[in-house]
Amino acid sequence: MTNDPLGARAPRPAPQRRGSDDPHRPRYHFLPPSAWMNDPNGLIQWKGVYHLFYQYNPEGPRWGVPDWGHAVSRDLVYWTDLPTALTPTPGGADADGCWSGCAVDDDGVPTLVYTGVRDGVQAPCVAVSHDDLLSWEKHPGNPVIALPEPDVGSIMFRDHSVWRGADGLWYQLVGSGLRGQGGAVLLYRSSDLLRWEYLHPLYVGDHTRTEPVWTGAMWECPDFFPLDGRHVLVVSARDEERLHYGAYLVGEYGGRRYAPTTEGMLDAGGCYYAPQSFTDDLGRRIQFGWLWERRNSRAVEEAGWAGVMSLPRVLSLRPDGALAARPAPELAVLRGRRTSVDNLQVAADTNVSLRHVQGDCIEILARFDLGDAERCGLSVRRSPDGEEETIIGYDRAQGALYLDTRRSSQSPDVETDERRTALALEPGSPLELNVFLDRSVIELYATGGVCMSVRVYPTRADSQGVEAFSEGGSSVVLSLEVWEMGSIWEE
Ligand code: DQQ
Repeated sequence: MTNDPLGARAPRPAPQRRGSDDPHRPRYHFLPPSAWMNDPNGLIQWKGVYHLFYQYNPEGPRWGVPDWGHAVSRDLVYWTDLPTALTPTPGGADADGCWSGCAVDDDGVPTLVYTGVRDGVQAPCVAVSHDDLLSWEKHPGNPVIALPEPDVGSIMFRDHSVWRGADGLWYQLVGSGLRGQGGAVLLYRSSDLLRWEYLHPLYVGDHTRTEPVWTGAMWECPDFFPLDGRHVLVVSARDEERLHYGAYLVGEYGGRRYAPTTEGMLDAGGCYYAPQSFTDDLGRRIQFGWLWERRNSRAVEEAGWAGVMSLPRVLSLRPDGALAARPAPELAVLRGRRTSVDNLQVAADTNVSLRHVQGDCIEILARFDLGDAERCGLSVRRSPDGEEETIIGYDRAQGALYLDTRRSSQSPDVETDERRTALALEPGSPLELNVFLDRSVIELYATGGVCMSVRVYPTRADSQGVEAFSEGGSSVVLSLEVWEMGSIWEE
């Protein structure tokens, strides 16, 4: 029998949250009913239904002992909350938390491989479902790998990417870091997902190298998958002092060895972390990431919630080998009233107010001819006097896309900065900006699948304006379309 989590025979889903008057709470991004969320986990499409699990602390808007929250969708847009999927078992291998992990289809048995934490030890655990992912049975022999190999010199051991090899065996990467070397992924093999044999580090980063991208001392949340004929390794790079962020490698995998040739940052906005991806029934590789808060704990406690899931991103490889991410086309169902402008001249060192275009829950699709401008782009979430604004721009001399939140909020509780990432435009080709504003979330997808996501918390109710700007020369907005975006929640 099939349990359809969205159908009549399914257990009653958790109550849907109501719309909120909180001006920062997103309306079309997924987030739990309340409290704290971090990493996406266990992403899988099962019998047509998309399952999204996530690190969840229902106790309050702060890091705690995580459960796995659970939501389902038929279209990647509208989500239904289901009861919590995993909770720590007192005295069990996950007594102090069910940390991140993934889902696989073991010949018709949905199986989770996740990190159980007990007394400071982090170790891989397994759970299976016999009712189409509604409830989970933990393996009595958890953890299935008690400790990392003693000789490897690993400084951390958690988070999992599991796949079935062409030889029919299961392979698993566990996130790690090797002392004095850098982030690492440790490769294991198994015939049954329960007994694992250690093989070797599949790849080890170099923590002293900062170009083309710094990949830190430890790699959390590895995600390894074939894409467009090559293999991509996504890791969440961190160490104790520097910022954390998602990085990717692209290369060749064969004979249980990995040879990456390209490296990059996944999302240069500074708020996108611990992403995970899966292949859906259409063969698309879809990634979600955690968009964390950028306000202090006092403000977060007052809000009562923390953490937002990114929009679903469809991954592909560009001809130059870089990883591109684009918003899933399903999101277009949220588009409401449309406004458009064509061939708008933006004179040097001016801002042109798009008077009919404003809002904090809108999608913008804009194409710019750079003309002879040094910098051009959009100012969004802008108050009429410009006291608050967030700037999305392109710097021609640097060949860089930038996102400037330094004046996004007058609140002292908010972290702001300016971030840049390389974006090479062919001479004469337009700059494309696809921007999703959803209250405190901004997701930007630009030419070539380059993306930047950030959180902003304007204080003024009238910080809703959109303007085009040009500096050091003039530019043209070739086309600009804006849609009001609907909410995915009952309001
Ligand atoms: N979050 C999880 C860990 C992972 C980290 C715990 C990354 O499994 O390493 O919530 O954000």
